[in-house]
Amino acid sequence: MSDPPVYKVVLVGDGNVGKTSLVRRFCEGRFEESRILTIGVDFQIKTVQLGERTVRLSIWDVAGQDRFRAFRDQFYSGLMAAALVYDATSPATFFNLPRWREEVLASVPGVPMVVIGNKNDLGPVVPPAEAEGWAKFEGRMPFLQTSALTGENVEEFFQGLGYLAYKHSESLKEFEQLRMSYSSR
Ligand code: G3D
Ligand code: MG
Repeated sequence: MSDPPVYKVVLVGDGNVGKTSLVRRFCEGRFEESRILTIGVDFQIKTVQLGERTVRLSIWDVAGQDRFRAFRDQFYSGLMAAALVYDATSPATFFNLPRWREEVLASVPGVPMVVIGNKNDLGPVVPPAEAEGWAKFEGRMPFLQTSALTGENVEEFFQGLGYLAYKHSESLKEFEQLRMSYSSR
């Protein structure tokens, strides 16, 4: 058996929405009450089971702080899926999602995304129906409400991200094969 493929995925969104906490919860199964500010970028590799298929995700957690803006672009290259994360108690972080979406798409056109309303344990201030509506309208993106604190939907989130990454990678491969077969005629 060959090693399972590795797909690069990223979490983007404003600072403090819970990106690092979601990755920690998923990769290490724990939640830390106090998080130090992510400097630049972190990544972790984690195996995900998609039915019969095993894949590995290299999960990149990009700092949302504007001062790291110039630093971010290079981290988007080779991306297979992205999560747009907002804090469900902070409308401002939700209203910034279009900016995040455009930033990622400018670097990696066509990359699939999910929308994540985190800190759901605190009771959402952003109406979930509104977030879901935007996600659907903007790009038929799946929407999930999560909590890094309780673990709610954290597995589902990363499974979903893994599935999108796998599908996207397969379609890019198929496209490349088609292109090769045409150019060799
Ligand atoms: P970031 O990586 O997006 O910048 P962090 O966000 O993961 O560093 O989290 C920012 C703060 O929100 C942290 O609190 C963290 O504990 C808290 N947090 C993250 N996810 C959740 C969640 O699902 N529920 C609740 N209640 N809190 C969450 P501090 O106090 O360290 O700033
Ligand atoms: Mg962080």
